Amino acid sequence: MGAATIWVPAYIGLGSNLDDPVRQLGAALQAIGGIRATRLVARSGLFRNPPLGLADQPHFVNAVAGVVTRLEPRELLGALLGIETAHGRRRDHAVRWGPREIDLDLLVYGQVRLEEVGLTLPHPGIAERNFVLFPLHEIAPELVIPGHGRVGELLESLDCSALERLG
Ligand code: A4P
Ligand code: MG
Repeated sequence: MGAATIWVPAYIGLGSNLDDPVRQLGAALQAIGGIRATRLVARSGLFRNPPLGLADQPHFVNAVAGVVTRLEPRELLGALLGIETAHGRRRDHAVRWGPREIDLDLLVYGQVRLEEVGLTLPHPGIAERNFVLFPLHEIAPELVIPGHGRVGELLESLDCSALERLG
């Protein structure tokens, strides 16, 4: 499919808690930089933090990337799922909220709000997750998350003391 002529800002959440998470995130960021019709323009630091959901699993490392893209939301999501697969995400033993080699979520795409099978925008849970909002705030403090509000303001009501910046 041909890419549109408009560049749209989008934000991608990265998470890993298996098989050397720091390496996983580095490789995924590099792969995001290689997505067609897309440019990586910002990346947050890496943050180690305890798991949300199932407690009995290793700590996560999370980060957020900012891109501009000429891809449609579904095309961009497809590229992200392709990177997950190429980077060893095994879905055969996948448990919701369970451990994973790499998880790439399309957090925000422009000001689009969407609820379809296989794609919800903004990503659900975004406004309550410190491991999403804190790194997002590093690269886009003034971003307005459609339906939720400004990142800086959302962050004020969250406890981020468990996030450990790795670099
Ligand atoms: N999908 C729909 N909308 C989107 C979107 N905006 N971005 C669909 C990405 N995917 C989206 O995803 C399942 C399906 O969601 C995809 O096929 C896509 O079509 P998945 O990644 O296979 O499932 P999942 O990640 O196991 O489930 P879910 O509900 O997405 O979990 P989350 O919300 O990703 O949470 N704790 C810490 N500290 N750090 C973490 O990163 N992550 C999770 C997973 C749990 N606990 C965590 C962390
Ligand atoms: Mg996910």
